Amino acid sequence: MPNVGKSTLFNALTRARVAAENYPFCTIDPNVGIVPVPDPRLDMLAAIVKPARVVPTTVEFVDIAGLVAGSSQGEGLGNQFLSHIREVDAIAHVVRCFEDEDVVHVSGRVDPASDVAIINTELALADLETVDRALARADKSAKANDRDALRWRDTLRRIRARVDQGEPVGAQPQDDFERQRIRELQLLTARPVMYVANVGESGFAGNPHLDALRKLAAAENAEVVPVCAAIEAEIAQLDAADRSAFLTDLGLEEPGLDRIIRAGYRLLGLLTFFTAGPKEVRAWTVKGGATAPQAAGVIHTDFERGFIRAETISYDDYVACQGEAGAREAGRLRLEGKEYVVREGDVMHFRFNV
Ligand SMILES: Nc1nc2c(ncn2[C@@H]2O[C@H](COP(=O)(O)OP(=O)(O)OP(=O)(O)O)[C@@H](O)[C@H]2O)c(=O)[nH]1
Ligand SMILES: [Mg+2]
Repeated sequence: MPNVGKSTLFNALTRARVAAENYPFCTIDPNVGIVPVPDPRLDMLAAIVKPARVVPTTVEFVDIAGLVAGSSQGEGLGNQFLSHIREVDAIAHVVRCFEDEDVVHVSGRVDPASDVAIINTELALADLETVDRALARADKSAKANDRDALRWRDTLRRIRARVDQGEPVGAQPQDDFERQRIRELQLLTARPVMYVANVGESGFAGNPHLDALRKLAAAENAEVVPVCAAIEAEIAQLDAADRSAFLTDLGLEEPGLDRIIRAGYRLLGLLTFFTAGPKEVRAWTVKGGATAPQAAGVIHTDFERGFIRAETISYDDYVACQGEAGAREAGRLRLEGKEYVVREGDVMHFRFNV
């Protein structure tokens, strides 16, 4: 929705200074920012290895315009803005859960369930349009009685019926054939969603808006990350030392942004592995289920092509043995081959042919 705090959060996350003003549709063009993923394990590894530099892995955030009822038909900033959602891997849906008479709500009152329903309806309507266009094409192809064409047409009909009933494409069962074809359509409701509840300073507990959002998210199996954008904006201004004092004062353990980033990681099924050497200690991101060569490919395509093996130490072993040499001595260094599926926190050294 417009004016719920998306750009305020974006600024806090990215330390950018995009306009975040108290009027709906303040944001028109999407803002893009790259954010380091906070990971205390990097500091632990760096303390052992004492590398020349430490490089975190990153997540890219896109702050888009608000949508309103009728966006899919061109209301508000219209259809074009739905297209900005097509380019992302996952949606962090910011929902207003704070009361503030001075901050305009486009519907006139704070109502998370209604806001979420409006947005989800717009996304579904946009998808129905896309599916209808695909169906028109599929109907033509199906005339030739080609097996795949017929199957695809039936899939589209089924998807259409279920989206029409309010079931997001992402929640619908799909086999590999369907998943592949559906991906090509770039449907909006196929994307994983988490909710970011923008609450007031004292709105983390006993907040009926937050409770309402949690209830509907639970029904969708979606995660809710409560943050206060106003506080996050303040925290982002502070240097590291002041920040932890400020958080302690508020009774918080960490900035909400860290929770958003980690929730995003979980939502996308991502995991982190590390490389550690005298030049750099670095965190990398892969999709859960990635094999060792695929992980190597994140660093360099040559590493994947010429992959021989990965000398692998789990993060816990690496720390317990105080580094690679210790882990090797203790028999905690594993030689993993092409089939190895990377685990969260693996410290990896790739051997490859050039
Ligand atoms: N009281 C309060 N005000 C907030 C909070 N977060 C954002 N605001 C205010 O809400 C107004 C809108 O914030 P933006 O971040 O521009 O909202 P947006 O969702 O990006 O809005 P559009 O770009 O118009 O879609 C600004 O005046 C913010 O200062 C919050 O946590 N508490
Ligand atoms: Mg904005």
